[in-house]
Amino acid sequence: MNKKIISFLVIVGVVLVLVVLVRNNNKNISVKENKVEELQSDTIENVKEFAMTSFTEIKDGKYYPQYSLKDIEVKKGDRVRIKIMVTSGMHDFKIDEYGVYADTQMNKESVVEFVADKTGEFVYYCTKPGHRENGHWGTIKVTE
Ligand SMILES: [Cu+2]
Repeated sequence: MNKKIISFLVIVGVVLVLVVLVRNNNKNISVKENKVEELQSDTIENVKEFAMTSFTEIKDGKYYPQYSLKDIEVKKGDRVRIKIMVTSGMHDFKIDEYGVYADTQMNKESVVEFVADKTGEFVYYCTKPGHRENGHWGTIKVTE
């Protein structure tokens, strides 16, 4: 009788140990899964994409080179992607403070990409002679 009780208790004990082990294993797995999710969300950057044309408008015989988009606003840390298409004239695209430059071509999409890691208001402009002075520029505002 005693032997039967002891072997029953041993079996119950073994089962309990197994249940605890299985539970701990599941906990470990779920912790690992959480870590993977965190790592993935850290590496996904916020991409802000903009598209504009770059062209020369002629008004009363005067030339007004310009970008179709005059203002861009992003958050610090955003990855900024700007697509520029020249539809008339010869132009380029530059942001001094971010070291961004593209020699934009007629009817061909040029893409500049950078991480907005500085806050402030910066000017993007065309370096062709007289263009910036005649309006070929815009503002990118980077806020905290
Ligand atoms: Cu220009």
